[in-house]
Amino acid sequence: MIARRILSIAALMLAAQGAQAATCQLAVEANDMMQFNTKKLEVDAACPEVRLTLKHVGSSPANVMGHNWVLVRTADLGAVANAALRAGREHQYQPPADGRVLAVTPTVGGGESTTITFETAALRSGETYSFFCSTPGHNAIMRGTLIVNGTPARLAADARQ
Ligand SMILES: [Cu+2]
Repeated sequence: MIARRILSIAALMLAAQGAQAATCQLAVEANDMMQFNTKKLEVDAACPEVRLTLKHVGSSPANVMGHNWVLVRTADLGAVANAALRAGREHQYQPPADGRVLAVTPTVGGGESTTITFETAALRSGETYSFFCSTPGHNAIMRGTLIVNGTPARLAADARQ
């Protein structure tokens, strides 16, 4: 009886971990047609950090059709995109040390992928963020929204205390 109860608790814990792993990981694909495969991403605010993988499923090299993934507040998108242009190719079109950039991946070419981890502490639940590719000319098409849902991890932790 006790053994069965322990087993069911263990099963519940595994299920909880599985659910968290699913919502704290994002996968985005980019292609040779200058497109992301999604316009909308959702993050559970209970995730202390998010693991994002950007995969370039095309075949063009990075200097021809390189893509990255940049997360900003929607209001900052235009200004950060311009700063990325000024940063130039030597900085992979990423403005160095720009506090408006909430997360950014390296630039990848066809067949490559990259994975980053970013903290959600700077993100507010209910707010809509924007992601885009900062390679020149790409963000007109390669952009979308990221929404944070639920109770932020730090608030949930406070509530438990
Ligand atoms: Cu791009």
